[in-house]
Amino acid sequence: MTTEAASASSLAEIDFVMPVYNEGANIARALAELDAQVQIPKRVLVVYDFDEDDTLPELRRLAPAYPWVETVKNTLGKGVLNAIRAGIAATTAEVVIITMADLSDDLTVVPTMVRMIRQDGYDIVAASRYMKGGRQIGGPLLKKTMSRVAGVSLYWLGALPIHDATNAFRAYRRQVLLDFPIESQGGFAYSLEITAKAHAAGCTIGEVPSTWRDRSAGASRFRLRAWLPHYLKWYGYALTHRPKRTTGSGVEPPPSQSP
Ligand SMILES: Nc1nc2c(ncn2[C@@H]2O[C@H](COP(=O)(O)OP(=O)(O)OP(=O)(O)O)[C@@H](O)[C@H]2O)c(=O)[nH]1
Ligand SMILES: [Mg+2]
Repeated sequence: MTTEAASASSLAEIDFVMPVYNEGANIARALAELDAQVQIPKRVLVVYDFDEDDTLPELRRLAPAYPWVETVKNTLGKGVLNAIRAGIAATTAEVVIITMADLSDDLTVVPTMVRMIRQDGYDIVAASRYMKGGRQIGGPLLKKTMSRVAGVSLYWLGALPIHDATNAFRAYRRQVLLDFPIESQGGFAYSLEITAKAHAAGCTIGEVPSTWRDRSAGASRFRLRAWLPHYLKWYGYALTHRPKRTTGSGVEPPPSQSP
């Protein structure tokens, strides 16, 4: 680690974990967007799987301008879930935000997410496409319909206090990630898994409306058919594991929602 990187890590209030797989066409714009939208001291851990990844030359070119960017090689096994695990293992900041390099996530909500965790006492804050004010633009119809039905049903059945259970763009109090290690074995179902487990254990979960846009460059590696069983498993878990009620008066209400 360089001296600049070491000081970025000790000062960072947010560690972003950004998995990449050949995002050479997107990474410059993704980092420029992060720089523009997030003025809070930050570190971005870009996690790649193999040395020939076309994101890496771009990162080397951009390095002088962005000393808050670090690369992490995923040595835990191929695939996005292992990359996210490797990124989480490298975090040190109080707030950890998982975000993608394909410009799908609306980074303008980051300051609100961080405030909700640091000041309002939330443990997890989800970027929510399916609450009032949220939007989802583009993407395959089947995938987005299933994701919306899952998110909205878990909310209305009272299993989770957020409308969007599956979006990976989410802010975590780092301690939550340490307390609930990922058991999922594929894809992005870990996001539903951690949120469902943390909610059942009494953590406070919040959401902010957010717009998701389908990528305009590079290729999606989402595998709906292969990953569906993982989603179903944690959907079932969320439905059947609710926070335990304490006394007759019920569980503590969450802190008031920030705008
Ligand atoms: N390290 C690593 N990153 C990956 C891998 N697969 C995808 N990613 C990255 O993870 C992020 C999300 O991947 P996408 O393929 O766009 O998946 P998605 O955003 O869930 O799905 P879409 O709706 O299709 O965009 C992007 O930044 C990818 O570059 C992988 O196998 N290894
Ligand atoms: Mg994507």
